[in-house]
Amino acid sequence: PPAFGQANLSNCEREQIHFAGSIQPHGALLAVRESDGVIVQESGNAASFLGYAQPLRGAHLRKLGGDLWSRSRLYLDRPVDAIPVALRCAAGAQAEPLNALLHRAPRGGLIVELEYAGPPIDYTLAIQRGVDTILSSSTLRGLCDACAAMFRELTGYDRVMIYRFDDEGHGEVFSETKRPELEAFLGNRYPASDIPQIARRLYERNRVRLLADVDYTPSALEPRLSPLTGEELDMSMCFLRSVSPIHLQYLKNMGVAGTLVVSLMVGGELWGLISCHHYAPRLIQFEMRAVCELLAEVMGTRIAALESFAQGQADLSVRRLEQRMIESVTREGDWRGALFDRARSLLLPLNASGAALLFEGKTQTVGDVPGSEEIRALGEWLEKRLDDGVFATSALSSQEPGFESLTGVASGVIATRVSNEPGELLIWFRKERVRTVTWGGNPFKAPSDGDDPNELSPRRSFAQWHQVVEGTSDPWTAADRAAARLIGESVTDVVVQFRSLRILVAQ
Ligand code: BLA
Repeated sequence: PPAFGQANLSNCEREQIHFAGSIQPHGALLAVRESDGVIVQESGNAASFLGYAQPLRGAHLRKLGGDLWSRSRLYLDRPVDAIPVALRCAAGAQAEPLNALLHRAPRGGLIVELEYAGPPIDYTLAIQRGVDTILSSSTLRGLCDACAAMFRELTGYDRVMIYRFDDEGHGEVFSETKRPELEAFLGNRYPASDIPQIARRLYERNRVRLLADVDYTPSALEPRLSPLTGEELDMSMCFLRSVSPIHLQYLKNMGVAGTLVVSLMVGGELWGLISCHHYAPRLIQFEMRAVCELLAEVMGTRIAALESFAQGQADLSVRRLEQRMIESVTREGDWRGALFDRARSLLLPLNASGAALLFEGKTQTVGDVPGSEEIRALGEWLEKRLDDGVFATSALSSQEPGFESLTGVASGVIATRVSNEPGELLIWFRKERVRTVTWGGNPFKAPSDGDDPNELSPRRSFAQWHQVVEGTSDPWTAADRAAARLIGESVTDVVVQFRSLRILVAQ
């Protein structure tokens, strides 16, 4: 795989971003041998950062004065879960107040990252308000909009986006607050390839990333290889880690000068990012980064609760549907009314834009659906694919080119049987997910397919996302399949009873 900084657009998916070999110079990094407290590796700027003329390698951490050593030493040889830890201390020629962030490198060595500390600020009220905001939001939309506003107010960035991933890793700007004169990105979607897998895995572990100034000059580790291991230092957990040049170029092309990005974890997975952009360099200190991390954690917990509530509501609406079918049979001698009397009752549990019932040779529909001939043809095609009880595809035309003409209204199709008779099916449809946006003022370079990082931009990404997902709908989830199966089974139960009743009545 390509080393840090050596990737191009064709292999950037595998760039070794954790072996960055350098830091952003708004702080300094020291690697300390745990057995004796001696500094063995340092960022090139470390000496000057602390007000010394000579490199620090070979010196004992104690030599840096202040209380850095006396406070850090408590963490040497501690069990792994005792660190990472943050200390407020003083060190250097001027005994500057510092935040020291300590963690153990994956292959050993105490990593000490230093930043100048500002005046202590009490964030208790900010946290209190943030938690209140999060817990009082009762929908995902309300929560994310409120959080975008809250993070912007807290951090002062020009733009804050809640960037949400779908099951395939593509991203959508789900919420946004920004300075009014900036172009909106809200609703835009970007391909999974904009954030490589290696980066995503890293962001699950290291939850807050600050890029203080996109035009920074990296400060290289000296020596480059760790004297403790003879290998590259694994900088996965370093808050000063240099950022991939490809991503830097992307941001430069957007005119962004500084970013703060916080991972949104839901159920142990990277659900999305809180992505803050500034159009001038911007430095956010440890305490505020920690507040952001905490609030993102609370937000993730809230998202999990809202998602499971929504799932419960969907289950409930399937149960209600079943109940209404049974009532309908008693009242009208038919169960179909219950499925079609309200458009939402059939569409909502599957988040579908249309549905069709093929039953006793007739077709009944709700919402946006293909023509009746096409539905019949689709029914025959699906009939052969229902062995498992449910068939779903989010790219119908790629499965069967003959259905290309259905793409707009039925890029996605999920189907289930509603009786024991062949050809008696319920089919739900989802529309193609691409939609057009008008790019105001064209602030970015026009989309192109070139291999040049100078061409990277959200606009190009958005165009690329279009290419990737052309002819597809939003994917059907396991929950969608379960709902379709449940509805199919409910209807089958009712149909079987209904038919045996009809036979009884006829006799
Ligand atoms: C990282 N790319 C990222 C990140 C975002 C994006 C949000 C995470 C940055 C972080 O957490 O600090 C993408 N940013 C966007 C998008 C918008 C935005 C879509 O503001 C839209 C508004 N990037 C590419 C391509 C490659 C690439 C084609 O576009 C190569 C395959 C690479 N992106 C890339 C890398 C990183 C990244 C390597 C990791 C940067 C790092 O942490 O060092």
